[in-house]
Amino acid sequence: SNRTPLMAGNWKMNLDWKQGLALVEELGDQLKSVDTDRVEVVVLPPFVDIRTVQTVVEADKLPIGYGSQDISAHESGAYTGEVSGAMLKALGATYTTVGHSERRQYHAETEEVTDAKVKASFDAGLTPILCVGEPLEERQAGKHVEYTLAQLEGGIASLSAEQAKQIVIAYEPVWAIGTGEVATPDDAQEVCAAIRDALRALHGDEVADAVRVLYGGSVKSSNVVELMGKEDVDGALIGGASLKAEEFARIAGFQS
Ligand code: G2H
Repeated sequence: SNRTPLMAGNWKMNLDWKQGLALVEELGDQLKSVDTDRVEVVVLPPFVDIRTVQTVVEADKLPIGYGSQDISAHESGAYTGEVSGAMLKALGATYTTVGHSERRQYHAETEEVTDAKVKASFDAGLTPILCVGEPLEERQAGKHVEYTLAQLEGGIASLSAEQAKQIVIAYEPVWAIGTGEVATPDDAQEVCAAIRDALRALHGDEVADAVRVLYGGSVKSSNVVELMGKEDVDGALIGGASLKAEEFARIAGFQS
């Protein structure tokens, strides 16, 4: 396909600003051996690290984009503890994660909330990385595609074609997250293709062929090449393995 692969490192609740600074500097070094015109590399640090990441990326002109792990559904005002899309945009962020399974699970994030956050991302000029994926019971019942598409549809049905074209979808089967249990490349392909079909049905060919569909769940340099060999897998959302610069750069350089 002519979609530029996207490798996004989700730091989760790891690394304070000094550790984050060190990681981004080292990642910049490691990426010198990666053709960053052919792959987009993004980090998703905790909110409090983003200002630091901005500073080093701009000062050293690093080929690294950045964004957040979450965004407020609200624009501004009396929402204690929340961070708005406009605030992230002002820091040069280009992406925001929406609906990660850990937010759905531990922070009671409902479908309604993720839909509103997708909308808030676009309103602020940020690209949402919408995470979807089934828990183990649904997979065992053979309902993984149905379940995942139901999560997807609310979020994308209300988008304009222009917005839908920009969104990034991350398929993360919950049973594969942080468990070392990686979906097989065929498992990933099956659901990523179903996601693209759903995009096609809702928004047409142009949108379906443009949207990057990522796989996430225990991605490492040792399994990324096979996953990226699948037609509808356009990149990865990487947790644990993105906390080590050398390993993350190796994942980003999957072509070689
Ligand atoms: C899935 C993934 C990144 P990990 O959550 O979002 O994490 O690679 O640690 O499974």
